This record gives sequence, C-alpha cells and structure tokens, in this order.
Amino acid sequence: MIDGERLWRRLSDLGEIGRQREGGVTRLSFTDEERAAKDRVASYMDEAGLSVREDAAGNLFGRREGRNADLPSVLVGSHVDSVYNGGDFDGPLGVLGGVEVLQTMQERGVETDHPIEVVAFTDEEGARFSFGMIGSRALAGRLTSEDLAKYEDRDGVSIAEAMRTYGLDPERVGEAARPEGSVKAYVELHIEQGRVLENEGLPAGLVTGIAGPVWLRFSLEGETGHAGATPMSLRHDSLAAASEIMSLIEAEASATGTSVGTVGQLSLEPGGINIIPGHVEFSLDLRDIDQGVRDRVEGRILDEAVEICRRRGVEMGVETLQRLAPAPCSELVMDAIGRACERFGIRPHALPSGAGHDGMQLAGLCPMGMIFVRSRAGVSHSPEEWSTKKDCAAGCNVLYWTVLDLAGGG
Ligand code: HGY
Ligand code: MN
Ligand code: MN
Repeated sequence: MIDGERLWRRLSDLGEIGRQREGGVTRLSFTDEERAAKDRVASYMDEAGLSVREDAAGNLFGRREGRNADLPSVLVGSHVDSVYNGGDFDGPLGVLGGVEVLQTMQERGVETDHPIEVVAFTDEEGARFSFGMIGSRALAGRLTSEDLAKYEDRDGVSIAEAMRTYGLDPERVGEAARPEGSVKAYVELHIEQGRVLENEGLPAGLVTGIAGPVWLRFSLEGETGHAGATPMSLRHDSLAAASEIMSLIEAEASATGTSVGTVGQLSLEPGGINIIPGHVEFSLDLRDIDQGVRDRVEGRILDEAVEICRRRGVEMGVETLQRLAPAPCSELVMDAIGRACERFGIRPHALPSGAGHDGMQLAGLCPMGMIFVRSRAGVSHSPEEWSTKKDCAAGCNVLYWTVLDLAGGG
C-alpha cells in the first residue's frame, strides 16, 4: 500500500542532517540543523501535493483537503528535533510516515470527508532547554511567554531569544493555538523505544497511554575544602550528598516495579582534583503511568533527600522544570488502530508508553492515540536506535488505514 522504499529513503536522508562523528544525530530546537530538517520535510510535503505552512511556534504543517473543508482535521505527525547524538527514527518516523500516507492517498486519488494534516512539532525532546514539547504545547494553547523567558540552554540563551534568532516572534506564539473542536483526532506513529513488541514478535502495536514525566533540578550547596587537610568527619561534601540521593532515587523507583528514575545531568564546582566539591547540580526524570505512584515516589525521595542534606550540613534547593500528568489514549483512536492492525494482518497488541510524546499535550484538545513500531533491543536516544525497513513500512500501513478510518475515507 504505502511506498516503503520511499519512506526508508527519506528516513535515511533526514538522518544525515545533524549526523555526529559518534554516528548519532543532534538536531536541537531552533538550530540550523532543525531548520534544515524542516526544510527537507517541507520539500517532501510539496512532492506529496500538500499545502505547506509554518505556525507561530515553528510547527511545520502539510495539509490535504477533504470533501468538506469545514470539518475538523485529522492530525498526524511527530517531531524532527532530537536528543544529543540520538537515533534516526525517534520523531522522523512519525513525520515522514504521515507524509507517506498523504502522498499515497494523493497518488491513488483517495478522497476523505475530513481534511488531514501532517505536522512536524517544534522541540518535542526538550534536549536544548530541559523543557520539551514546545510546539505541541503551543498548538494546545498551553505555552506561556513566561515559559519562553524562563528556560535557557547551556549557553544561557532563552527559548524566546532562540526563537528570535530563528526568525520567530515569541510574543506571537499564542497564534499557534488551535481552538477546541478544530482537530478531530491526533495519531502519532513512533518507535516503541522498549522491548515489548520484540518480545511479542510483532512489528507494530497500539498504545494505551503515555507515562507522565516529572523533571526536577537539584542544587546542593556544601562547603568547598582542601581534599588533603579536611578530616572526613568535618566535611560538607555536596557530591557525597548528591550520590547518596542518587542511590535513593534508584532504590525508590525500583521498589515500585513500574516507576523509572533517571539522573541524566550532573555538574559540580569547583572541579579540582584536590578540592571537596562545594556546589552540585543534578537532574531527576521520574515517570510512571500511574500519577499516584509517581507522586508518592517523588515525595519519599524529597523527604529522604532533606534528611540526608540536614545530616551532612548541605543546603538543598529543588526546582520543578516540568510536570506532566500521564495521558490515556482515546478509545476512538485505539479502536481505529486496532481495526487497521487487523486489516493489515497484524495481531493488535496494546501497550503503554514509558517515553513521553507530543500527544500528551493534545489529549485535552482532541482524542489522541499512538501506533508503535518494534525497536531492536528497545534501544533509543542512542546511535544504536534501529527499526527495520519492513517494520517501518508495516507501521506506516497501519497509520494509513487508521487515518482513512478516522477521516472518513474510501
Ligand atoms: O523524554 C521522552 O520521553 C521523549 O523522548 N521526549
Ligand atoms: Mn520522540
Ligand atoms: Mn525521544
């Protein structure tokens, strides 16, 4: 049905934009690499006969009209920004899969009642500013000018400044918001980034819900001191306190059997080999599909961290960078995906998403759902991220039948 060779060729081409020596891809938001990737996708949208535009948040859309332009759009898509040295599939599969579906409809003269749009959302990953899903928040009317001023990258550049450099006016980001009722449903094709489908021996599956991440930044202020002249009993070592908290994070998250806790960022000062660290900052990414479980784990970690710092004579500050509720997928979309799987001869298998996705931001605006494609060994956010051509094509075919179903096609 869809042209799997064309999809694969475009995935490979896009992967060369932002290619790193280590083999992965780095395409951070509002950078030349993300711009080049969106321009490449826009050229594919043109080839597919779509009308192409960018909104005030830098979201790129390709639109195909339906029989009735007044009906709400069916929206498909994902993102083309990446993490540092990430993989080729996380994001691009959903954007290029959406373009492929619409190009196939165009080539086969397929008509649908609803218009269909494919979107490449700005900054889903949050790699540059430690604040993600900027484009989908804007579309859902959830992005504030405070957000754009508050978050900064490693060089102290705020989102607003990066938007200006990129050619956007942060003051107008509100114009990207879509009104209630303007989107019939949102469907995202994405790699699983886990091992369930591989264990089930399935190329694709349907997502039941998306785990909610809390991102925190810990700042610990101890006492810088001489590594040789300061007895162990007289130290206020901020790194020793941080490492005790990190072991606590691992223990508390592991104890639930469902939560995941990750310290992905760590910095310390002054950083001399013979100096006791006085200042440490580290991040916490804590998730669970059940918000109650996640919040209880967070509470235990914070309570015990306060006790650890009190005992060590270290000051602790905690800043919340983002806090998203888990997002259930809609029955309407899950049912359509289930029918599409069966139509394409794939046993429908339902599974939750541990990774976050733009659909979380849209869950309040419209029915939302996701189609997962098998990931090799569940590896992602790494140059080793891989899905086969055959599985990408299978997932894209399931997307095709799902979108046709939701858009009133045939
Ligand atoms: O962090 C995530 O779960 C997603 O990859 N942005
Ligand atoms: Mn992604
Ligand atoms: Mn990702």
